[in-house]
Amino acid sequence: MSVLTIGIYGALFVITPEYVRSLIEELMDILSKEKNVQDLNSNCTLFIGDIHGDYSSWSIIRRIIEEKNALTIFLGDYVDRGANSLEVITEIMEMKNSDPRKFILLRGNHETRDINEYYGFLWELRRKFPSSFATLYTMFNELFSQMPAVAVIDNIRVLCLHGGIPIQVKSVDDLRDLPKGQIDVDDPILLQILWNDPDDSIENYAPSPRGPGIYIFGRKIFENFMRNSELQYLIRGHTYLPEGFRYFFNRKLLSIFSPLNYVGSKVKGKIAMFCNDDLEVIDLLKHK
Ligand SMILES: [Mn+2]
Repeated sequence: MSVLTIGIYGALFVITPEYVRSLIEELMDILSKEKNVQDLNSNCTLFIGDIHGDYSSWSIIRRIIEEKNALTIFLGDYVDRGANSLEVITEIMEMKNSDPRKFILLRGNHETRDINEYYGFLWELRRKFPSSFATLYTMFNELFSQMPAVAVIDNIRVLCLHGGIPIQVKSVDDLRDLPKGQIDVDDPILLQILWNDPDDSIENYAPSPRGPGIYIFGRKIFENFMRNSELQYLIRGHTYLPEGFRYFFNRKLLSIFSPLNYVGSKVKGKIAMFCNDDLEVIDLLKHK
């Protein structure tokens, strides 16, 4: 059983379970050696928000990545929601394997078994690989659990993660010993990095409507954490934004959202680039 897909150059290519398995094994070897907090240095960096299995968005993002030829940080949520999680994650794995230091794959809250069991990825694998989905699904989730949660670009003092600041944590140094692994209630810090959201209307923090153990964080939490960490900007994904981006906290936090189609809605998907001290939001619809 295999899946026939139209590639970005209009060519047909085939994804077989054996090929996916080989990509996962190669990437597992790379990710298992990466620390949970990635320290990086780069004058130009691309930031990619949630893609959520939307191939129409990914084909544009991929072309921009190839054009810019810069360090690229994915902020997580590659899978679920859209119809092409398998194709998207397969091509991102190919990219990462081809040049592991140029592409950083951070973990999103959908890169967890508790979530991707219910929001499309498991169902998609079952449909596309009816005889081998179970093994691949397990392998994918072991791979996801080895994705780092945080990246810091030291020279420009930019922090990257999927969700937000965990409320009990004072600085990024306190995250350096945080283990990777499965998310559970015993691991509230990793859970919050993947799930929390910023909120301009509060100072401290409040329970999140997303569920128990998850918080929205306000200006004071953000500013204290950033000051203690000697960091300037936070770039993150996670929040559904129809315009594809939004600034919080005096433009020190940039939230980006990168699909063009999201559960039946059209999104003005954006990615971002930080180059020579300039933070630019890139409109995917202008690169169609
Ligand atoms: Mn998310």
